[in-house]
Amino acid sequence: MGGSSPFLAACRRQPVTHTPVWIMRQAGRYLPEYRKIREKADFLTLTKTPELAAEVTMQPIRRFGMDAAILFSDIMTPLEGMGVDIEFCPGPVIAEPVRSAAAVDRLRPIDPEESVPYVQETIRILRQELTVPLIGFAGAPFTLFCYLVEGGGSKTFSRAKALLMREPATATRLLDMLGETVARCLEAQAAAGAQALMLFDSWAGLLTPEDYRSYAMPAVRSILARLKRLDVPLIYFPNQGATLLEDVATLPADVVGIDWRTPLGRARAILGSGIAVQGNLDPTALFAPSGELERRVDQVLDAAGNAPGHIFNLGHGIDRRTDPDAVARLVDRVHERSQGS
Ligand code: 1CP
Repeated sequence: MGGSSPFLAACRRQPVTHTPVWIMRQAGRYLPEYRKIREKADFLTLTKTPELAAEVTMQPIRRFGMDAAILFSDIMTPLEGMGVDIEFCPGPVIAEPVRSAAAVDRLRPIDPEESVPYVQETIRILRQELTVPLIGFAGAPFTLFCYLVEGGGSKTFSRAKALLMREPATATRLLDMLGETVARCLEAQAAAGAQALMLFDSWAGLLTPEDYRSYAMPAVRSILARLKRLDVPLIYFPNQGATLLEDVATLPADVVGIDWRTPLGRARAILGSGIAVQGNLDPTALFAPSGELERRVDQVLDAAGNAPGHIFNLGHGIDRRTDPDAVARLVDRVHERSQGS
């Protein structure tokens, strides 16, 4: 199947029969069939039960016919095995945030076969069932660092950023340990059958370009360089990364995810012809009347242009209040509009 998949072809900047589309957080609470399963099992149980995680991964593919599936899991999944006590309510909550050298000393990189065997098992089940490629993923080290140091979600992650400024050596040690964990997890996912690997750097955009270059980027570069030899496309998503794209262009990524704040034409001009782009419809467009939604879908396709190497996606995760019918209109519009172009 690999050779005939528009998603994998677009990742490799090869010509496609139509622009492939998938949606960040495509499995989740906006889908009634997901909510039904969630009535019986909490989020962690879902991620740790391969049959359920596989079922939830396939729900949006069955309903909408996206061109790629993304493993149902979370960027926090590897942290428990590192020695972190974590709960979801519904966002991640960390009982004892990591804010000192001593706290970093208590952590260790994980062995994925030992700590997260259910992830690899979910991937093996999915590869039996899916007819579209499966994307494996992990959080980028700086984004995981943000949650670990802050203790949960935040608008500014000031405590996490302050640790970079207060104890740069401790921060770097933690980022390196997270990098090792992430690399091992993604290697295990690829070995189990994941056909593309994505790194979510959701909070990269909170950093000055200089701090990005000093702290977040080196850890991403070494992960991507290490995974390069696996020969699966590597996708990097630096959320709100408009001011970082010149630096991101130097990373060994095959695809860069772009949030909705940067027009795809501009992103391509900065990234150059050697990197494919993924994105970038504002998720709010799914709340617009259908004519306006279609106009905005077309605008994203036009901005991406005719050169190969565009994967349609939202500019960030789908809102859980989204009407599933709007998602169906989006997927159909991308497929219709891009056919033969
Ligand atoms: O109650 C529930 O059902 C839990 C809600 C939920 C879901 C459905 C969480 C908790 N995580 C997920 C799944 C998830 N998370 C996926 C599955 C695959 C898919 O896309 O369909 C993926 C890829 C993620 C990745 C993720 N988790 C990111 C990176 C992407 C992004 O949105 O920037 C982040 C930052 C998280 C943390 C997280 N996990 C869950 C929540 C609510 C959050 C956000 C916390 C915050 O406010 O910062």
